[in-house]
Amino acid sequence: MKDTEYVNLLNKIVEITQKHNRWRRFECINLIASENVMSPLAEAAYFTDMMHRYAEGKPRKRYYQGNIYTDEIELLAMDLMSKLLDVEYIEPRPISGTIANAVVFRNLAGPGDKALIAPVQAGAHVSHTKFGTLGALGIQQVELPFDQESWNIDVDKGVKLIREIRPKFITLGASVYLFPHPTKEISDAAHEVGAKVVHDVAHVLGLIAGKVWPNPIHEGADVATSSTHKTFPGPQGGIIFTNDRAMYKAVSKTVFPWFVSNHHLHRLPALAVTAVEMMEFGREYAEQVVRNARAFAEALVEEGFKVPTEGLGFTKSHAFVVDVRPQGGGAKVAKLLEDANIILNKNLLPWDPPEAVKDPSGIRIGTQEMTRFGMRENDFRELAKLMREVIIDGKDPTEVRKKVIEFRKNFVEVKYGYKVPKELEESLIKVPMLL
Ligand code: DSN
Repeated sequence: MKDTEYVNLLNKIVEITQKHNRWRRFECINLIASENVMSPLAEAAYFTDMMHRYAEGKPRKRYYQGNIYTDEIELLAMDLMSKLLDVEYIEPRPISGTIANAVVFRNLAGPGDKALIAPVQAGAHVSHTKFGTLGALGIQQVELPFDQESWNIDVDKGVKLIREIRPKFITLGASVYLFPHPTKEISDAAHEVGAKVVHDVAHVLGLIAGKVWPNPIHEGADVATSSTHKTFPGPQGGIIFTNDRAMYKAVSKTVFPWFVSNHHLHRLPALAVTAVEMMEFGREYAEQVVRNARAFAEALVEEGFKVPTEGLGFTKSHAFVVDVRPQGGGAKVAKLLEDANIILNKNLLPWDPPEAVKDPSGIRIGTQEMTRFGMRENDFRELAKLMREVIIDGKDPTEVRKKVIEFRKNFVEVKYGYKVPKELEESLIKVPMLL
C-alpha cells in the first residue's frame, strides 16, 4: 500500500470509532438491558499493560512468568467479589457469561444427557439452549413450563417434570428476567433426583450485589454463572460462584485448559474497582434502577403502550418488555427508536414461536445504564413521552432525535462510582477515549 493509503485507512478507523463513541456515549439514550458503563476509575484501571499479557492457570500456579502483580490483583478481585456476594468461591476467569455457562454445563453433563431450561421465548439466554452452547455440547434441552400469568416458571409442573425427566442439571435465570425464579422449590426437587441447579444471574448480578434481588446460592442453587457488565457495571467478562468446594475445584479445572487459555487480565483491576464501588454505592444504585424500571413501565402504559406485566407491578428488576404488536412489531419499533437515538432491542415474548426471533412481538428495556448516568423516575417519564411521539404519534424520528440529543445532555456523568482521584491523574497513561 502507498503511504497515503495507510493514512486514509487510519483516518477512517479513527473516524468510525469517534462516531461510535460520540453517538452511544453522548447522543443516545441506551436502554439495552444487558449493557452498562464502568466508572471513570474502573475505566482507568481497565486500560493497563495487563491487556497485553498472558497468565494461563491459577494465581501462583501459572504457566508463564511475569505474573507477580496479576496474581495479586486476581486474588484481590476474587476476595472482593466473594465478600460482595457473600459466597465462598469465585472463579473470575471465564471471559464471558456464555463461557461461564459452557464451563459449568460441561462439568455437569455430556453429550446425550438432558438439561431442563426456561423456554427461550420466556427469556432464556441463547447459551442455555439447543441453538447455543447447550446444543454445541450435545446436551439435550427440555423446557420447563412457563406460566404467563405469573410471568415465571410454573413450580408445580416444573417439579413434576424434574421427577419425570431426572435431568443432569436445571438452568434458571434469563435474559428477560423480571421476577426471581423459584430457586428454592426447583433446587429441592432437583436435589431429590440428584440433579444440580445452575442459576445464570448475568442480568441481575448488580441487583444481587445491591441486595435487592435474592442470591440464588443462598436459596439452594449449586452454582451461579454471570457476566460482569450488565446491572453489575464492571468490565465485559464472566464469573462463576458457589459455596460448594468440589464444584469450584471441578469448574476451575474446566475453565483452563478447556474453555479459556488467557483470561484477558486487564478485566481484573476494573472488576476489583467495581466490586469496591458496589460495596459502597450498590444498594442505592440497585434500588434506583428498580424504581426507575417500574416508573418507566407505568409511564409507557400512560402514554398508550402495552406492558404485559402491568398486573404484576411491572417488574422487580431493571428490565421489562413492551408488547408492540399494535405498533407494527418489535423489529419496526426498535428501528424507528434507533432512528430517534433511543437504543433498545426487539425481543421474543412468551407467546412467540422461536422462529419469530427476527420480528418478535416485543421490545426489551433496561434502566440500569441511564440510572448510572443519573436519570430518575421523572426523567424516565419524559423519555416515555419521546417514545410515544415516535411510535404512537408517528412523528418523524429524525425530528425527535434532536430532542433526544438535548435530553441526553443532562445525563453525561457516571454516578454510583469513583472518579479518578486528583493525585492519581498524573499516573494515568494519557490515552483518553477518542471523542
Ligand atoms: N444476549 C445478551 C442480552 O442482551 O441479554 C446477554 O448475553
